[in-house]
Amino acid sequence: MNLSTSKSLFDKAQQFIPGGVNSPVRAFRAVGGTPVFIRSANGAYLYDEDGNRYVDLINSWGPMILGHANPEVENAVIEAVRMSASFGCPTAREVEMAELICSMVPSIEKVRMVNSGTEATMSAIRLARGYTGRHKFIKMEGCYHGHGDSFLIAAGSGALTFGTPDSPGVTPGTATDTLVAPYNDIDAINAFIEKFPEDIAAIILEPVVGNMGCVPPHPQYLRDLRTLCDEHGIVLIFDEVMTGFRLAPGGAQELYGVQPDLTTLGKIIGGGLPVGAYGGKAKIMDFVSPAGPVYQAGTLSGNPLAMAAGLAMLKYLKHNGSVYKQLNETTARLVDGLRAIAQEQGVPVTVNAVGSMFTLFFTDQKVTNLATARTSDTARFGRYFHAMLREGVYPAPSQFEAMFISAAITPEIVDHILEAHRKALKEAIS
Ligand code: KE4
Repeated sequence: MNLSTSKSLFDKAQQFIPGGVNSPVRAFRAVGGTPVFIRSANGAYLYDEDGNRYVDLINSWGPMILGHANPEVENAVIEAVRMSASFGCPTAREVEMAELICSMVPSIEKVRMVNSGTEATMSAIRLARGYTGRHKFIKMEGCYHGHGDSFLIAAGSGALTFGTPDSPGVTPGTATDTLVAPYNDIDAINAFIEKFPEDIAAIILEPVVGNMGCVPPHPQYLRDLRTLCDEHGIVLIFDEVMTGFRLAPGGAQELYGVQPDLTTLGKIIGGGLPVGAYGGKAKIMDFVSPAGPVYQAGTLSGNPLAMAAGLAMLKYLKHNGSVYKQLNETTARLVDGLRAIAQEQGVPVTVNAVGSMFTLFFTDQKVTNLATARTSDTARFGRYFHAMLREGVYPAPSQFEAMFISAAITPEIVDHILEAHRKALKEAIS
């Protein structure tokens, strides 16, 4: 497989960009080797700078749920860009987007657009602190909420991959107010509430985790968190940057029937362009400037191009609900095949899946939290990853990430992925 152009680009990139990438997980540090530089993508496929084609199983880490170069999204952006890319003034598209989000996510009565998932979660925590007058918040080990200082404690995704779940540069002062509990452990939450009865502003979590690999909530977990937050005046925040509009039009909160006080969104909401958002109960959101005292701002928030792309994608998802059935059926068939082939070969794996997100863990343990996710054989995952790449399939370049199915993945492409998996497993265990 010729990767010469990617190699020379990576050499040059490292002269000008830290680690040669603009987001750490892209550097292949967790799996070794040279990152593949992508030139274009269409439908289910990525095309690299050397002309190699891959079935895309990350889909930009979630946003490309309809497949790459979706015509409706593309045309919406082309139309918008002809009217100039940005005004820094209020626009009709932002009103339409806000109304559409509120119609799709019932717990959201008001919503503020930002430019990334990180901005959304940072703002949501600040808002919860401003609304309650309390300082501390609880996050779960292995959950990733972006790179805001207060979240880089026991964080997931790249922070976990690189063993820097507690990043340098985050001060002890910041860390004091971040309480960390194991995912799926309601007793640990009770213990924190007993210890800090009046000083916990919020509990934030991924309602279905993607960032330690895919880990679903225990059946009662979300409901128990809702009850505890109601009892103790704590703001419950669902970080649905990954699960929003993916697991259902109304996200994980629709799937599990538990409504948070605030929701953070990203990825799919921008149709591939940089968009984040946070929203929830009007009585809380009205604390956000200029309606209220909690300051938050952004030059390109609600940007016309990003709104055009996001509106096109969300409207499609809202009016073509059958796409979720297709996504979930495709994922179920793939996941069943992954498990069956591993079993045939006697390779211990755990495959966790919810809707159209999943992770193949190289462990024989049930993966229900960070401790069990960490029993995975990451070296074996690295060998598997490169073997899949050679077979023309692009999985997540880290054991501790979720993978995402797009609507462009057909049954024939699932067959290709499973054939690649059959070969890659043999190489991974050799
Ligand atoms: P961004 O700031 O990267 O737009 O969003 C941060 C974020 C917040 N919350 C959740 C649940 C997320 O999954 C993310 C970002 N996800 C990672 C994928 N594990 C982004 C990939 C990357 O860091 O390059």
